[in-house]
Amino acid sequence: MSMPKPIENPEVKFTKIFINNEWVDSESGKTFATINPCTGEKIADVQEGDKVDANKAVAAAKKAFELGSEWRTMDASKRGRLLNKLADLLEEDLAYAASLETLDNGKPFTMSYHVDCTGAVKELRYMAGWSDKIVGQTIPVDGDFFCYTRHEPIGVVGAIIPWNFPLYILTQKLGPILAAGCTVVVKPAEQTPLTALYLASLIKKAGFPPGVVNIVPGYGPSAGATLSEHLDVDKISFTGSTEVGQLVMQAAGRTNLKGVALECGGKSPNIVFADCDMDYAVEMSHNAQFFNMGQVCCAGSRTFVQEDIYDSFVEKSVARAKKRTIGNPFDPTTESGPQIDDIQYEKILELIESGKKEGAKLECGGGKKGDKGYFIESTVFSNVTDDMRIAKEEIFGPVQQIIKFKDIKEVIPRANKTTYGLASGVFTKDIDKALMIANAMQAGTVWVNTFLAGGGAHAPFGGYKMSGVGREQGSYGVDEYLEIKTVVVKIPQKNS
Ligand code: TXE
Repeated sequence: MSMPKPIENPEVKFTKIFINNEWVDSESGKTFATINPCTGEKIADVQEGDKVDANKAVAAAKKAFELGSEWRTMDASKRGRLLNKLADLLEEDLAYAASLETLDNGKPFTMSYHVDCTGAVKELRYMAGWSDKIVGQTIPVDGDFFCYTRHEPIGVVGAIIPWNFPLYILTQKLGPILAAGCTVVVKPAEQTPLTALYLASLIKKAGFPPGVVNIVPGYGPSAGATLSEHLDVDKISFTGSTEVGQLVMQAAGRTNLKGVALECGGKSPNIVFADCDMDYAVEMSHNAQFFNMGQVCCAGSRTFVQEDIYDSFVEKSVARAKKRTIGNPFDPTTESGPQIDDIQYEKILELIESGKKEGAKLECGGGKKGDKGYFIESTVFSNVTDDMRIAKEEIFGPVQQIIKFKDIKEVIPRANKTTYGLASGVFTKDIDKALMIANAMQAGTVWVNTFLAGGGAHAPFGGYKMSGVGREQGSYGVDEYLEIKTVVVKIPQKNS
């Protein structure tokens, strides 16, 4: 795939709060620093939105959603055209957007370009198509009545975004929110606000009316919590930790029973049977864990391998992990950059220590890489058992756990024995085993002879159990932002 050259020092053009299509400073006058994870040094100071600023943004979004407003009276097809225009503007300067993402997040430019930014453009285009295809039903109720449903936009949405795919997850939320006709206040992650603010500039340029999209950079407990508690926010769409997901849901219950869509953590099983194509399964399982430095909610973070091939699978996986290139994310040959920040870095190193202490065998890696930034060695543990912390907790780092199993009957309950349920995978050449696993997994996605595939706009994505509530993507994702209204009209006489 061809790729333009990255811009190693992309200019940071937007650092203010975006409300009503205007750039404003925080009311408090406070700013916060966004940090380059390769060096630990400051990239830029960003205006720190808190409660007051989030309230202002919600008021703007509420006004833009009023009956008779430009947005409410706009043709649905025009909403689609605006989303397409936004996609075009993003695509025009994709190398800049991808460079900015790499600078702020640390992920390899190859990935920012091909996955995050290209994915964001595709997402906006896919959802643009839904704008004028949202239809209700006419229903033959008893009596002389004409009954129909309207699928109406739910209203003002609060979107809380994490740092692992800052622009991509933002567009995964904006696409269906805007296609459905809602207005929105976005709170980007404090670690990675820059691409969201760049997108805000394109939203204005595309011609969205003021107040339809508002972006408030800031911290979770202040700006984020204001959205989940706000009486004028009708729905919250959150992606992040399960702990904060619980707080968001509690806030919604305590205040106005706003709808919640949560996409939280995972500890996804990846089940490799002895009859698989072994070299392929090793490579896919490696990627399932190490992609995006392990900072993926649906990472294959419990690699269950059948006992017959266990030793050679471990050997090949270790060889692959040792070959993984870690370093400057702007270098096109780099496979992994740094972790996002010092908190995640320390959390991962602490979990690696726990694995060693609890008796797992450290096959490779296990420590910091270099003395600058938040780089961690590619780490593989074998002899991992189900009760170890590294087999239960979401590490969100470049640490693979390889666990032994005997047969299909035994592995199914073990794979499901987790509070999470985001994804799962199976590698086998036997269709019966594959389908048995696909039916048995308590997980929102099952991958068969692949992992992390199809994660685009088309197919629904979300979690069972404590991995989340609701589904994003596809038509299911649009439904999350619709209210269904039944209208019953008395008529003189009905005829079939
Ligand atoms: O998440 P937080 P953190 C998991 C992963 C990671 C752990 C902690 O295991 O190690 O979570 O990461 C906002 N009210 N995932 O601390 O805090 C916050 O500002 C409202 C999985 O970064 O959940 C940010 O915008 N919002 C995940 C967003 O929530 C609040 C991706 C996510 O941050 C808030 C990221 C509050 N009280 C982490 N507190 C995935 N599912 O992909 C924080 N926030």
